[in-house]
Amino acid sequence: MDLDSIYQNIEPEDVKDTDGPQVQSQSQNEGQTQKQRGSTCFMWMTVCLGIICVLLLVFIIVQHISITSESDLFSSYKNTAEEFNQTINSLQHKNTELTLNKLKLENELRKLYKQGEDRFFISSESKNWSESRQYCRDRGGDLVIIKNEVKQRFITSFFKERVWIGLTDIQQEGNMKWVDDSILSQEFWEESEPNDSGGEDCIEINPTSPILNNWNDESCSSMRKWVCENVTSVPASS
Ligand SMILES: [Ca+2]
Ligand SMILES: [Ca+2]
Repeated sequence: MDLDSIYQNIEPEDVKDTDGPQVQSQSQNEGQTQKQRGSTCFMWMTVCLGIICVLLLVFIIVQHISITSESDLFSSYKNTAEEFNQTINSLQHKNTELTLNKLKLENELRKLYKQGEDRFFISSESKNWSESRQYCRDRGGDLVIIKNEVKQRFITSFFKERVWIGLTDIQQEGNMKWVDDSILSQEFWEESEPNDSGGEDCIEINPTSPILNNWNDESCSSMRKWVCENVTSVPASS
């Protein structure tokens, strides 16, 4: 029998029965190993992807916080700048108002000084309040009435001594009235005045006190110099 005949007589099943299981088992092991490797690789890829996602999320959050903070800071700077501009505008506006008021005061004072000699009379002697008033009335005027800051400054600027003005509460205690029966519009009292101490009903200017706070109620019988306003005849003597 030659070799070809021998190989032809070998059944295929005989081959399966002898070497088949070993080859199949080895193949299965290799497959499982490959599956395990693939599974491990997939697991690490998943982990890495997860870590990247977490890092990306943290980066986005940090960026968001940073942008929000910068935005808040910018907004704060913007508000501060706007407030600063408003304050400057307000100060400029007030400065303009003060300048205009100053010019107005100076202009009114200038007018008063021009009228001064004709309109006002300042005594050189002293009398009580009623006698002083009568002196003015006898010459067509009355004791001076002061209803604004300009006039208060103007009248006060002439004196270094206390003088009577045309204000009293002699008719009703605490109800101050000018000699033309008008009520007080602007007041320039000394601190703690009027105090009606011992019955004080006639008002004087005390030029040693601040120019806008120099009124005092005094006993009407006290002797003071005085100021007449709107006199029509120049007194021969006072
Ligand atoms: Ca009084
Ligand atoms: Ca007083």
